Amino acid sequence: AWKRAQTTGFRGTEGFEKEFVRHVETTLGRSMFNCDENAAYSATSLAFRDRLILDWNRTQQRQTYIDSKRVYYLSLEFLMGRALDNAMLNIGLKDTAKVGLADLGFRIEDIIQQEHDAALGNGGLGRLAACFLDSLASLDFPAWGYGLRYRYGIFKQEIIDGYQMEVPDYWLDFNPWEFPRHDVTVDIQFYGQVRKQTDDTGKTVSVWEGGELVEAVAYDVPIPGYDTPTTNNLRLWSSKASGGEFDFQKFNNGDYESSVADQQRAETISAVLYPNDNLERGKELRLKQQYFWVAASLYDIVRRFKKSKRPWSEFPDQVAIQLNDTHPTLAIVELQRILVDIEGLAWDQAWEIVTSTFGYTNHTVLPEALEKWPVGLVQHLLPRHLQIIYDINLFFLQAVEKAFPDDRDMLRRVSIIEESQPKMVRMAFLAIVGSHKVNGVAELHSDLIKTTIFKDFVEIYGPDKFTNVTNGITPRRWLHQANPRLSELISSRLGGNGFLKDLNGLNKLELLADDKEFRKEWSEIKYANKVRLAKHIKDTMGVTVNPASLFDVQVKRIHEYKRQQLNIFGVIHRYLALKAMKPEERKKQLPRVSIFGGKAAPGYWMAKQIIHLINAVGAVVNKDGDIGDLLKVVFLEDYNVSKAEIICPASDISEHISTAGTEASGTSNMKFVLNGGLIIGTCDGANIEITREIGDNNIFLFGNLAEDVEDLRHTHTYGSHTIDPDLDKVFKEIEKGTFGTPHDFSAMIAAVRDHGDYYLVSDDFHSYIETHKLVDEAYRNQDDWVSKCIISVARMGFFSSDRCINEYAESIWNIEPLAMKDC
Ligand code: 26W
Repeated sequence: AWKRAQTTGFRGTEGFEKEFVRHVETTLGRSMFNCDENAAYSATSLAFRDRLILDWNRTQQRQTYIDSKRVYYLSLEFLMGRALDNAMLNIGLKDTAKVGLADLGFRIEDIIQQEHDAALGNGGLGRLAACFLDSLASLDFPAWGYGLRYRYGIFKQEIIDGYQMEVPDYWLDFNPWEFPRHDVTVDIQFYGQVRKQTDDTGKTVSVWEGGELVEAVAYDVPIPGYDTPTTNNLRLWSSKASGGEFDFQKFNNGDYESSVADQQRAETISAVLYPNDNLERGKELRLKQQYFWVAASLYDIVRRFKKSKRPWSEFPDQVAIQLNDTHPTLAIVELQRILVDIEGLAWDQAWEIVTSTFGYTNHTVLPEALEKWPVGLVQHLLPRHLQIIYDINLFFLQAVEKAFPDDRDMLRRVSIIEESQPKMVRMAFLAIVGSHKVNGVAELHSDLIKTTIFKDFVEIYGPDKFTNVTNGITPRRWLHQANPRLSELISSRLGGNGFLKDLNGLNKLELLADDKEFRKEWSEIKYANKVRLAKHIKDTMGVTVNPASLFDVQVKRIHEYKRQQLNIFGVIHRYLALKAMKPEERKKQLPRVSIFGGKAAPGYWMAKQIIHLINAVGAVVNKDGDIGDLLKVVFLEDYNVSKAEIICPASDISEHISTAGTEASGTSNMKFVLNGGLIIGTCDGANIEITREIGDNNIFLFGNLAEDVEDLRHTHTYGSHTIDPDLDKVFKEIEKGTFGTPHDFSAMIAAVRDHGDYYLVSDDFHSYIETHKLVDEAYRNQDDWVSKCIISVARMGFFSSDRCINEYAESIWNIEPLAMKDC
């Protein structure tokens, strides 16, 4: 086996300490007597970064030398979380650092916690990209991520008087994990005009000229694989004014103000991550971000290809580009533009190359999340691209017309240009037409897109263009790093850490499901993780919770389709039931803590109301003397990746309760089960496949099925709509003012009662409440409960992002691993 210590290791604890001291004294310019925890974090990170970059160099040199096919993962979001712990574990030198830091007077846990999360993403889509990078490197695939280096990541959430407040997340003060590449820059053009011109051969060519230039500067973040020297690259682009600090022309003409304004305008492009999740808002700056990032990335990819001196026809043999949702769809147009306008290829040859290169992943069916851009805006910002989009559409529609000669309506339906007022470019359709494969992210979701939003395209292209790759999570971060004690227990029984790279190895745990001693150790770890979370709750929210209670967790972005409102209505129902009991009966009840967390998009008013109701209920319930420990309600502030690492290992039951057919996959469901928690959920997204893998007696499913949703909605609107009587009692209690001014919550209630209950809260309420009763019952039998947890973990191998990446590699990218061990 490859021994990292011989090449890029530290030469033992002493070696690490030497590097640490060197960085404190020289890089940071401090003395060891004046080294606080923050400086210790910086020095430790720099010491590890040095090791990473050596492996990074070797990996990149080897990939260049072999000229292997590489995948480029284009994502506007990478929700990386903290890097130090991950780097130490993946390199395999955490113990060295731990001992070294202890020698120097630090606890490694305190040092790890100094790090600011890299929060360049909203939720599921961004975290998936981060898990994929980990798997790509761990499996030795040649792969680069491309994204934007936002100066501000997702906002920090503060809860003030029960309301969400947003605070900017300025995270770049000191980021030891990036390498600025001031020599890797690309000028990106915006606006201007297109001129037709005849070249020497008499061919008409389009020239895009004028407008303005913004410079893209590359920042590289090394991505270490687990137990392999392969270190891939995440390249993030930062914007600045083209041609240096100022426009010197303007400056010398005495127009100082406007030269500074130009600079600031350029820097605005990469300034801030848009905080919307599953909601499209059509802002010009967002389109600018998309083109800026896509154009810089493609320039880079094409530059590398040209160095290899291969014929253009071999481009798809060296390059696979994956589009993480439609946000990078302009890459399709940009590559066509480069090939036709700049490299002089014929349209058809270029288009063949383009479509062989791209794959598109869809992550949502929610209509309000599907990207559309006004034609006029695209025309203004990217005049040549709009022409190319029209040509792509023309040739596409001609082909459709030929295949379906009598179907005029088909042309209208599938056109990349929506003939609305104003006209819109439908990005998902453009992505489909420009890719060779389109995939959904869980079986149900992939079936749904084929039968609903992309139905016509299945007819046009045939079913083979559409496929499923069920999402996964990296077990390195979500088991080994987040839950070190459970990981250790498992490895002690399985005879090693092999399961971290072959998660199906967990299935041998099933033999231990009834082993008393094993169950005991398992429960102790769960309890310790709950104690850790209880302390976090106390420290941050000031609420005392009893770790012996059942911990019921729902953490994810706040959205009506995810139905945190169903959960909190259920909590109120439980509260009312407890209040109605006689004291003797009450004593027999199982104590529960309902834990919520998640951010609402700043402009999503209803989501903010939901947060307010949760906090309002907590304020009443938590101080109710009749209730005591029987029920606590907590809203955890500022849910993010590093908090998820504390929360997932501490849950007994977690909630994945979206209206059936709305959650494309979900990935936190996988994280919770892998950490020995059970889940309550609807038949939606990956819940269905989790059930298939772990068995339906190990999961609490409830609610209506996706296939019935449409009819139910129809009945709400056109038939009779009676509210579930238990839910109605909950509403009446809210309206009595039990949780504060009733008016604050009237819109939430009206959404269910008066506005068609689009998310089927009332239809699913009874089944939800009944299923929670089953949860309570099951939890009382701790031996059985723990066995269920062990069996579930044993059967979770399928949900490793390694499996997922291998599927992409084989069926979409056609790439092979390139192990460093061979060299
Ligand atoms: C343009 C606004 C916008 C922003 C983000 C639209 C759509 C998105 C994402 C596509 C939304 C998203 O994060 N989708 C989630 O993707 C996860 C990874 O595949 C899935 O697990 C979640 O179910 C899905 O909601």
